[in-house]
Amino acid sequence: MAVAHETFEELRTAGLADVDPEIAELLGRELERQRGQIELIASENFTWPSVLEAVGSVPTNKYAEGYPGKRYYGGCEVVDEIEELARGRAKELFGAEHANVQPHAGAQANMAVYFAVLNPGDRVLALSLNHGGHLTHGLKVNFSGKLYDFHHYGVSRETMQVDYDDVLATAKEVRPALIVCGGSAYPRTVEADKFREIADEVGALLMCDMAHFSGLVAAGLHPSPVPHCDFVTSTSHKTLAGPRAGFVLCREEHASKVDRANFPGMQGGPLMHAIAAKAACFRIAMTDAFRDYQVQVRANADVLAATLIAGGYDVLTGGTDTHLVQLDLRRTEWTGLAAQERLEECKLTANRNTVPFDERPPMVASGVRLGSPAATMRGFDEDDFREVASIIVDSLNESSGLEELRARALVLCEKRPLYPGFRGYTSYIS
Ligand code: DSN
Repeated sequence: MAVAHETFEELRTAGLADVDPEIAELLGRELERQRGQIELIASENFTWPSVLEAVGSVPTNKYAEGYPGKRYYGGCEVVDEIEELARGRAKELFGAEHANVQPHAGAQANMAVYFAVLNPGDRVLALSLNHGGHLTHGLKVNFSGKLYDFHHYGVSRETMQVDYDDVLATAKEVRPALIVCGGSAYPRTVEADKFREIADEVGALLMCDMAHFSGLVAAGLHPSPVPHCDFVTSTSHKTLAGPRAGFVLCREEHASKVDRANFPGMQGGPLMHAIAAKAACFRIAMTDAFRDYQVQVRANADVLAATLIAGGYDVLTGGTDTHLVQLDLRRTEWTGLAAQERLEECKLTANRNTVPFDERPPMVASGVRLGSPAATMRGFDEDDFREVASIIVDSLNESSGLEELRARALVLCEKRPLYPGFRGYTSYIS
């Protein structure tokens, strides 16, 4: 393959587009893909330009195994300050006693907590994946389900919401060492205070996985699980709108166990550029502007749910308390897979998802999970989301042609440009 810069000296100053035009071209295409469709995947977001800068920054070059002040490498004085800022801001933002900002992602954050306080074979009680949980909450093929004895609670058939009496009854039977609340497809408030009462009654520790709604928690729009839980885990790239990464908050009494579980227990060198980006994300999340963004995320999710219902479609639980809306297609001819593909043809990106008590397998599913954070980040307001929901309804009713539906989606994309002014990945940088 021909490369424009072939000498060592040239490589030392060449930009990506010159060194690897194929990858530069793909990055450019991915930028245009993101710009040219309406992102409705509930777990995705478009992070801030400032966070993108930090993610592409020089601490990616640094080894820093250990923690600030206790590293196994020299030259850590600057990254120590970066990690201290990230830890301090995470604690301040969420009112936590201790923060570990090293987990590479949400799965590693959950793993750090499990490794800190569980022994292989210990019993854990969590929300079933089919009812909105997560694969790291005990799926048999995941490390969590392989290492620990997970049992699951579900949602009630009547309300499709967690029934706390049922959780208590299950907890009394199972006697878990740890209860996990939160999940990846649960549209309603996670009532950590009620889980605390249950955990206390059966002598269990309590962890909340708030990955999906941590941005709402930071903005005070979802009750904080932090005062009620021994451990709270999260990603930083969903509603929180930061870099793709994870973190753990915990009570001081568990701090050293969590830290040791993460390193040296599980991870090696922390991704210091990602930690710098997490620090920036936490700082942004303390601002009034961030709160305004989250208020819009919530308003848009409500409009999305209400317009889908008005259009004749079922929304699980009849609405949402969060950023997440579960379209329940069981009364229709659509499978989740077919609906996902149909929406994609109309320039709306979402993911199929099982609904509780689904009779279809996860690869087909009977639901489509939708979310408002990403489109809200590019400026969509309630009117825009009304139009998004109307495109969804028209596309599922097959009442309009694909060309027309796609054109309506593209009008919204043009009205609300993503990363305006960002010139992409095709120019030489030195
Ligand atoms: N994959 C994420 C989601 O889509 O919710 C959870 O890790």
